[in-house]
Amino acid sequence: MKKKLIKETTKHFEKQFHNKPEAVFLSPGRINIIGEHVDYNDGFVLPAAINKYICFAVSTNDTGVCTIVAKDLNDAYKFHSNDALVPVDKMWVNYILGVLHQLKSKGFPEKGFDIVFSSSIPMGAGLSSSAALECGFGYAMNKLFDLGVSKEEIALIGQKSEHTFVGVKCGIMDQFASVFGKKNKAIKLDCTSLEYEYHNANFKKYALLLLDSNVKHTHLTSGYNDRRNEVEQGLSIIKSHFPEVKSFRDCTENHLANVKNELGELLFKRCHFVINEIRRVNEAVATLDKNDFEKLGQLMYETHEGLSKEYEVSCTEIDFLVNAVRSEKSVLGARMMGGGFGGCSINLVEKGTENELIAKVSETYRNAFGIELSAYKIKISKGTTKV
Ligand code: GAF
Repeated sequence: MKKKLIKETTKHFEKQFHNKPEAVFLSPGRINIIGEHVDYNDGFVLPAAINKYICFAVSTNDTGVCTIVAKDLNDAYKFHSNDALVPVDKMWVNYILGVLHQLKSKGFPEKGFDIVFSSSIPMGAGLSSSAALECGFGYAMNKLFDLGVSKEEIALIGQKSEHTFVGVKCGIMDQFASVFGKKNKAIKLDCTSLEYEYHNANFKKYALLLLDSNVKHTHLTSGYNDRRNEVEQGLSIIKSHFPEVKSFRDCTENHLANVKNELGELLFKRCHFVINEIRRVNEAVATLDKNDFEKLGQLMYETHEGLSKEYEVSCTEIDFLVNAVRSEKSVLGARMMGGGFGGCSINLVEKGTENELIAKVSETYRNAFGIELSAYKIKISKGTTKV
């Protein structure tokens, strides 16, 4: 599948630009084992890159003209390298222009380039095709024009592009996972310091299975930014009473209980989720190290409860998918994954039982919502790379 993607992207490049690309890059999507909506709350997260990619075939040119061809969308965008860069009407273009805008402040020359990109990451499924696009493009430009930008900076540039050109105030998890992914390893990332460590993500008898609700997250931008505002308000109330609390990671149930009235029901729920999710990530890392997958599964179910009832970023269809597997002996845990309001559930499932489970859940899901489920048996893979 990876080979096919590379071959077809390269072939399309040759057809468009009548030449072989100078280089080809792959940038992966990501899963997140646990630690949802805590990357922008100074928490820890546990993501990993997966074997679904955006492939970029790229060349420089001497004309100063920059052409980007989105093969799957049958669309293209052209501009001159000395044009002022501002957000445009095409969303996919903004992810790229946002990155280029920042690379220009890091010495990007006024030169042209030709790009074709194509993806095997399902869009709107919560697998971070946007981070793969930002980071893959940034990584490719960095290599091609020898800019000397570090991998960490590529991830940060991707994040900033999303803030400034797309309008989603995302955290750093997705971009970091896409760039720093490693085969069979989960990344425990400290979202404050950006220190990270790899942990074994070989689940032995078990495997990760994604069930895609095929509900596209239409409220993602507004819902996501709303949640950020809510937790910011909550934290500033907590801090005003407890100077020792510098961020959510210093905050305990006791602190929260003391300011419950002032927070009100909504902010209390949001903050309660955040402090418990940060705790769960630390517990989950220990389960990976001890191969205690039953416990990991329980933590995943707990996270889902929090995301659904306290943080309120799930939706009826995803709640249905998580509930549908709860009584299955072959499933240790499941939860909504990513920003929410649609997308995928991530399931920890006994190896060999996946197809039976997919068939069963597909049928009940179709009966309940009239929607066809998609399922992905993913592998944990390496981050953005030159092919
Ligand atoms: C989206 C964001 F882009 C991430 O930064 C993260 O906050 C995630 O939602 C929720 O954990 O994918």
